[in-house]
Amino acid sequence: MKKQLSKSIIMASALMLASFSGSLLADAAGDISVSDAYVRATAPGQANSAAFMTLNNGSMHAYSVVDAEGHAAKAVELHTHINDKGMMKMRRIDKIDVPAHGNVMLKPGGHHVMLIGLKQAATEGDSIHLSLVFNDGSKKMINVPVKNMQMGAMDHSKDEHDMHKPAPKKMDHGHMH
Ligand SMILES: [Cu+2]
Repeated sequence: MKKQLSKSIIMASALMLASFSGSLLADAAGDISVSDAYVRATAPGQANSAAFMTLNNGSMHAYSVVDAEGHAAKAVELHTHINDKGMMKMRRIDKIDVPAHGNVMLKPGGHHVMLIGLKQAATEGDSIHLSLVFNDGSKKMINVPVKNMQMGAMDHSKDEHDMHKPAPKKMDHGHMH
């Protein structure tokens, strides 16, 4: 009898613990980690910049980033680049999906957190506070270092894709006499 009672107490505590940690961790802000985050340093007179990072989702839940916030700039927006007839253009987007057991890279030429109207120049050594807002309403605060990114040396990832290679030239029919 006594043995059974203590067993059920242990069971109950285990259940409580499980649901407690579940309620703490089962949100996007807890499940998603951010790595390799940086804000590109601004050139003199440049008021806009962007933040790049990798969002890692080790959980079984798919999430989306639906907004980004920060006081460092007048506006903070989610953006992507699209190739419009050979011209790279930026577009505001509603969300950035972070797949279950997956990751998404915000990188030059792709998705980014746009900082429009920086209140002061972004200089290497500074850091900028941002919050990522997820589709479940949770928010993740990140402190993003500012880095000088030289053209052509922007990242050291294993991604072979070279953003700075000129797009293949279209056939120029004007020269085909
Ligand atoms: Cu942008």
